[in-house]
Amino acid sequence: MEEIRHFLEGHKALALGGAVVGGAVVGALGVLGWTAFHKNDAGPLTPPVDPSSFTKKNHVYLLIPPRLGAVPSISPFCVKLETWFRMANIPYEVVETMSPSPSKQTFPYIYLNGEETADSRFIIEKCAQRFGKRLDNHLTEMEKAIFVAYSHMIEEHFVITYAWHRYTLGADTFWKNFMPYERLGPMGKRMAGAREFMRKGIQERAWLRGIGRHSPEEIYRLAEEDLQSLSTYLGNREFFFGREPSVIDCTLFAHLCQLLCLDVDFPPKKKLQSEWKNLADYVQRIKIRFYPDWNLVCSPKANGTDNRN
Ligand SMILES: N[C@@H](CCC(=O)N[C@@H](CS)C(=O)NCC(=O)O)C(=O)O
Repeated sequence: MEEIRHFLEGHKALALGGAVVGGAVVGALGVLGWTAFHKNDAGPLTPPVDPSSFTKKNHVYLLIPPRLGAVPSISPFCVKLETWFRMANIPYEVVETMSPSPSKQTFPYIYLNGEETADSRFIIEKCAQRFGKRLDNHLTEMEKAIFVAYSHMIEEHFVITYAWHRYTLGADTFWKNFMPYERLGPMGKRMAGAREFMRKGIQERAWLRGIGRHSPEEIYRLAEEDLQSLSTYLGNREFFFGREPSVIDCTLFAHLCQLLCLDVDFPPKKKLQSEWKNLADYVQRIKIRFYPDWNLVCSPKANGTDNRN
C-alpha cells in the first residue's frame, strides 16, 4: 500500500485520470515516463499544442510524441493508430508534441473538427464512423469475439512484458537505437534523464499490475506463451483473419515491430526468427504494403514537428 501511495503521489496526472487505479494504462511504454519527465523538467521540449490552429474540416490531426527513428513511434499505440489510418486510407496529418491528450493524459490523440479524442480504440471507432471506413465489416461473430480477447492480451498483458524488459534489463541495448542523441535535437539533450524516469515508471506500473513481481525468466515465459499463441493462430494466413486486414492487424503489427524493427535483446525475440517466423514475415508484409515510406516516417525531426499527410 505504501508503494502505491508513493507512486500515486508522484504521478498525480495519471492518478487523477484513474488510469493507474483502473489498470487501463499500465501497459503504457516509455512515453509514460516522458510525460512525467517532461512535466518535471525545465520546460517544454516542443511548443504546447494549440488546437485553434487545427482548422481544416474533416481533417485528422494526429498527435504523437516526437519520432525517434527505427519505428514510427516507440509507443505501440501510436503505431497502431497510424497503421489503421493507412489501412483505412484516411489522410492524416502528424503533429509531434510532448503534451499528452488533455482528456486522458495519453498518446495518441486526435483533433477532428475541433474535437479532441483520445485512446486508439475510441479514435478508430470515431473515425470509422465519420469517414465510413470500417476494416472489420467482413469479420464473423466468432472472429469479432477472438479480436476482443487478443486485443486485450496484446495491449494489456504482452506489452508489459516487453516494456518491462525494454526499460530495465534491456535498457542499454534499447537506448543505443537512438544514439547519438544529439541528432534528436532538444529531445536528445534530455535523453539521459528520460531513461531513468522510464525505468522507474515501468517498474512501478509492472509491480502494480502484478507482472513486475515475477522473476525475469517468468516474465519472458509469459511473453513466449503470448507469442506462441499468436503464431499458432496466424498460421499461414496473410492477415490475422484471412486475406483482408482488420484492426487486430494494426495492433499486432504495432507491437511486433517494437521487437523486430528495433535492436532489443528481449529473450523471447529469438524465436521470432525461427519457431515463430510467420510473425516476422507478417510484420515484413505489412511494412512493405502499408509503409512504402517507412524510413521517412520513422525519421526524427530535430525541430519536433512534422506535418505530413
Ligand atoms: N489504451 C490507450 C493506451 C495508450 C497509452 O498507454 N499510451 C501511452 C504511451 S505508449 C501513454 O501515453 N501513457 C501516458 C503518459 O505518458 O502519461 C490507447 O489505446 O490509446
